[in-house]
Amino acid sequence: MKTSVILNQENLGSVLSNVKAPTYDRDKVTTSIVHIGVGNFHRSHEAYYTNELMEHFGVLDCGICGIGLLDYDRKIYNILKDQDGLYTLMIKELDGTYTAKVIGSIVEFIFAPENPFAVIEKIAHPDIKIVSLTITEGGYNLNEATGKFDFSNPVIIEDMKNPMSPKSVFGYLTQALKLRMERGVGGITIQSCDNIQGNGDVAKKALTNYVKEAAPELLSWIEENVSFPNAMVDRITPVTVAADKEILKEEFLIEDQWPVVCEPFIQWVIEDDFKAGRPAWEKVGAQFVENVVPFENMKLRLLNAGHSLLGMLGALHGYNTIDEAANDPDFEQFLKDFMDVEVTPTLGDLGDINLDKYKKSLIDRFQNIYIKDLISRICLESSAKIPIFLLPTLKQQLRNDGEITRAAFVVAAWCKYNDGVDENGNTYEIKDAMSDTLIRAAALSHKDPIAFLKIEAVFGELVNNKRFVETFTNTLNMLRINSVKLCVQKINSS
Ligand code: CS2
Repeated sequence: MKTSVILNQENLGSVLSNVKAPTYDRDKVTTSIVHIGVGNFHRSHEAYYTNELMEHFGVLDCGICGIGLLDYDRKIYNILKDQDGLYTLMIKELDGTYTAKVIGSIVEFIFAPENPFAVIEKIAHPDIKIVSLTITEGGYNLNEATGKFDFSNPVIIEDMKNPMSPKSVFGYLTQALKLRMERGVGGITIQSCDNIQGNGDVAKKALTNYVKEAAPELLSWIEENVSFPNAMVDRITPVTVAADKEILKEEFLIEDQWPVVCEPFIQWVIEDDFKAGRPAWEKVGAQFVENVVPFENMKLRLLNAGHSLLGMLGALHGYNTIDEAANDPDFEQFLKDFMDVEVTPTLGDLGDINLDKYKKSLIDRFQNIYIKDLISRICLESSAKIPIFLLPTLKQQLRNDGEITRAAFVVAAWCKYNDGVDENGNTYEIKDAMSDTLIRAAALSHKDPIAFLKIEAVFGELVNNKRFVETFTNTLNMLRINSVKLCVQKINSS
């Protein structure tokens, strides 16, 4: 009987034939991409596309150097160090089987808290053409309501005081770009891979706002030498659980300390604006387009908001995973009506995109019983997500006198979610940078529903919209006395 192998470069030759492992020469890979935030999503998406380019087209000059900025990143840093940057992507097919693919495109890794200078030098290196980011929706440090960069953030205060030993992504980029300017090293692309409308524009706004205060002499250089393409990114990538590692070990005989699980679907639609060139990702399925806005709108307002809807409703009901909630016929109907009646009218002209097919495929993806996407993953950091995923639909529908009941109900469900207890009496933790504010406002909302809408950083002016406030209050009151399922049934049949 064959025994399992520990995943690393030396053992690559011994992996079973049912595992797809890199056949390209990893020693010949050179780094031209620095990626900040090597989470599961980066590993199932950009690193995957790049691996495919290396494997199928022999393009070896687009290796990735991963950067971990947070203490939390120490774990992935140590694991990738042990495994020579290799990890397994377990693509869960629709019939429940796995494809196991070892990804080899991450060839270097720097843990920033231990070596800040190495990070700055790396980004400043002439070979680096792209700095890509997955720093989460909240990571751009812009106040959602005012649009202003938050200089009161303690990490930013520290970076302003000690620019040479930065902690924030903006502190690092500023120092590295300064070096590029001083050394006459060419331009570079900063490529956001986060779920944000106009993610490139947002990255530019955040960085230039910071630079205006921290290093104003750099501003015009950035204007001329740095591009920030917008992009829509998509692949559902749940949290890895122990059972996934077990399957990998039992069925594929690989011992990987942190594999990544994902769905087969993948999409990346990018504006072709790369200051220093880019890998030919289109060869492996990425789409380069003039205008990414319709794709972003569609994905954020349907998929991500759909996720939040299922997450909030599902959490209150006591479901654990998105597929459970999506397979509940009442929630499914509610989701479909939300998509058709409230989101679709806001999407405008989508050109060639077949929207009905897209919406249908989303339901199938959410209902995939093999992707056990935890509701807790979806609900975390909702204060950064809801304003991006849901509120644009709500605002546009309000402007156009459109239907808002379901969107307002999701906001009400989010308010109730912050009580921290589901309908079976089970408690859960509110994981959110604004958790204190949310919990306090949710508690006040038992007497005064509007208290929740007064969280300005989330809702901005919405609290002054009479129709929204009324609909929210009605749906919250309904939710306080009925189960979420009963409310959903009522709305479905109204
Ligand atoms: C999710 C996303 O975090 C969330 O709330 O909606 O992570 C989602 O799974 C991805 O954007 C899919 O591409």
